[in-house]
Amino acid sequence: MGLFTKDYPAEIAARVPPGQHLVKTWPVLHYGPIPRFDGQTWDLEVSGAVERPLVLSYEELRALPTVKVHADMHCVTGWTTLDNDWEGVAFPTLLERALPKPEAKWVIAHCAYGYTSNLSLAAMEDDDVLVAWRNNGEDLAPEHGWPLRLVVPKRYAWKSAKWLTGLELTDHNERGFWEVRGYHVHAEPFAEERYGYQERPRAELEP
Ligand SMILES: Nc1nc2c(c(=O)[nH]1)N[C@H]1C(S)=C(S)[C@@H](COP(=O)(O)O)O[C@H]1N2
Ligand SMILES: [Mo]
Repeated sequence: MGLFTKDYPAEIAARVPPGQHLVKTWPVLHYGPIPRFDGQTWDLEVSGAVERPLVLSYEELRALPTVKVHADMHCVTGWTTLDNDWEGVAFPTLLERALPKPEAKWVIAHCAYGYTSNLSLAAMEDDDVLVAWRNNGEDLAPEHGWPLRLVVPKRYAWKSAKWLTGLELTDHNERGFWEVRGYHVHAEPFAEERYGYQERPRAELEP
């Protein structure tokens, strides 16, 4: 059960975005079934507007340099969890290998069963964005996205796509599963960017 934001100590309250409340357990939230992981066939593709498209087997992905990211998580339905320790591969590490073309401005995350979400490449290039397989010292449970999920801490959590299979760079804003259903493309919790009708042009994305 959440408390009212005004009851949190100041240093905690500062980390709870407007309209959000803290939960102590980690909720499970997604649309559709939980896919079964097959390490023989699973791979991660980095495709689209890149010089060197990548297809990484699970083994190849796990052989890349890893990072740890400490971050909070905010679901647009209202819950926030603090102090998640994620482990995986930093998005810039993938970008470095795929080499984005100059026209690349957006990224679409592709997942099992066709779930997608998109963000500007600028948002994805933040140093806390990673593809993760561990949380708080344990491998992700199937329901939390095993074998791989995207984690974008500074955006609402529908952008942190579970059961990730691909990252596609594009030169245009192609809305994902929730973005076409009325949710915000940039989705910054501290600006409370929940819905598409709140969208304003971003200077860095003007042609
Ligand atoms: N593939 C996929 N990823 C998804 C979703 C989904 O429906 N499908 N739901 C998103 C939403 S709305 C949230 S809040 C987070 C929840 O992650 P969790 O279940 O690990 O807490 O996953 C996100 N990633
Ligand atoms: Mo969510």
